[in-house]
Amino acid sequence: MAGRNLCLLLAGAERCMVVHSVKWFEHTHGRFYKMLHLIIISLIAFVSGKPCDTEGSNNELLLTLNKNLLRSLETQEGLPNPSVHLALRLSNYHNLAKESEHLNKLKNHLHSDIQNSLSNSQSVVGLLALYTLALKSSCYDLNSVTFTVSENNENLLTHLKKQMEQEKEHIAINHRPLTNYYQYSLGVLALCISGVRVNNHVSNKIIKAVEHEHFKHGDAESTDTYAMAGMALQCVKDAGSHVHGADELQTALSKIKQKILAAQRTDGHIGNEFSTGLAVQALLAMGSQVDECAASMEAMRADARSNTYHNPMAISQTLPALQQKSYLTVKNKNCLHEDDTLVLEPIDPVVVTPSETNVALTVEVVTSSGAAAVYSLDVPKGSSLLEALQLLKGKNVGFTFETESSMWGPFLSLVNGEQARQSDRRYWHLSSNSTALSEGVSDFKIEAAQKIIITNKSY
Ligand code: B12
Ligand SMILES: *[C@@H]1O[C@H](CO)[C@@H](O)[C@H](O)[C@H]1NC(C)=O
Repeated sequence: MAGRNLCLLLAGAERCMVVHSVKWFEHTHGRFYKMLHLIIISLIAFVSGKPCDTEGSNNELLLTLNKNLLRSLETQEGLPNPSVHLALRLSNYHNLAKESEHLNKLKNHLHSDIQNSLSNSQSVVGLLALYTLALKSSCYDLNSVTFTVSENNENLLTHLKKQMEQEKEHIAINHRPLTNYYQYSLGVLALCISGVRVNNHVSNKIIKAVEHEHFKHGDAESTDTYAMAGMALQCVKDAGSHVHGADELQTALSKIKQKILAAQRTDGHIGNEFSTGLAVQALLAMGSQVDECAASMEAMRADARSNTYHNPMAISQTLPALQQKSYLTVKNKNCLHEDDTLVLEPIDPVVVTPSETNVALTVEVVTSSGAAAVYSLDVPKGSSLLEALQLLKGKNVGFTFETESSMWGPFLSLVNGEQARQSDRRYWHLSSNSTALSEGVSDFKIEAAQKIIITNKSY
């Protein structure tokens, strides 16, 4: 594929176009037509002063994301993050010392956290699966990892299989997993990647859920879940273990691909900014060519340039896709001859001074009974929603809240004394001026006057 750069001078600003491919097409009437098929992938504005080199600047962008992800290991409080580890290990560039240090943290701190959850009979299938994928991406011997639950010592994959069986039973009775289909799919993916033959009954639950369109995120369809299910089923297909029902498996895979493609917006995003990475990973895993994902890749690069992906979780799901990899790549990872050039330059600490300008914020809380309470306050422009809620709480006007920590950051769990719990299939839904937020309380920034509605919803 011959990539060639064309530089044009437009309105005084240097702009750069990439002529991505030049192809010959055969005309349907049997005659050959010479066609210059120019796919203009990107139109990058204002590269003034720099050479017109898109490949190079894309590479630099990926390197910046990669470094930010590596840096998050140092700044992140709480438990080591297996999703971040997985993405670092899938990258083309490494800092092997920092990665092995993080592997040790996973084996100690995350291990004991999972051990505790298992002892309390909690369903942690998604976390177990990510832990498995993270260890596997470092080529760590999974058989040597064990958990002791009520004096019984069994290995990681045995525990994962048992949790999947429990989830499967729960679906059979309640028509939904204990956790959710995203985690259930992660479980199938992790078992399959580790070379475990996934029971047909287990993968069939995904196939049935696809058929009945049960993948929801709140009220909307969950692109993230379709993507994870696609990678899981593709792995099962490649393993060749799903011999009975190969047709159903193929039908589900085709439907998933169709759902993902249908979720593509005109701006290239699939679902939203934060599902596009997983969606592209799934398309690549299911055999799409990189060219077919070009618009989505460019949408993600534009997001990365505008710092949309500052949450390490968001980078961890996006970076593999931008490097044309998917979680399926873990299966054949051998960890030999790896690059070791990724270094972190010291960065100047950014001093954030609160803005002088205030914006008017209205916060409405709608409890499960439908009762509404409305509060108004001024907050410094650029505050996070979390900071705004803390200000409101401090005013002692009857508003209270609590959060629980998760890999994506603080999850709003308790508002005005009312809990919205996973066990009751309820959550506090966030919206601004009637549009659902696509970020949580600590990532969403208040830049202009608006009304935030926090509603106790069932799902
Ligand atoms: C399932 C799911 C939910 C379920 C979780 C409960 C359940 N048992 O099913 C429900 C419906 C409650 C939910 C709610 C929300 N979600 Co949600 N959710 C997911 C999904 C599909 C899978 C999460 C998961 O199970 N991960 C696997 C486990 C192992 O990881 P985990 O981190 O331990 O999982 C827990 C947390 O992720 C937490 N959680 C779920 N969503 C969110 C969102 C935020 C901001 C936080 C802090 C935590 C959180 O619940 C998970 C289960 O306990 C992800 C998709 C993705 N790409 O990650 C989106 C996702 C994480 N959610 C997202 C969003 C935006 C929300 C909401 C803010 C939506 C809204 N407008 O209200 C709310 C959270 C509001 C709040 N109270 O703080 C975004 C986050 C993007 C971002 N930059 O922050 C994602 C990436 C989807 C997307 N593409 O937009 N979500
Ligand atoms: C929200 O709606 C209010 C009132 O209609 C409007 O003044 C404000 O600009 C809107 N804010 C945002 C961020 O859209």
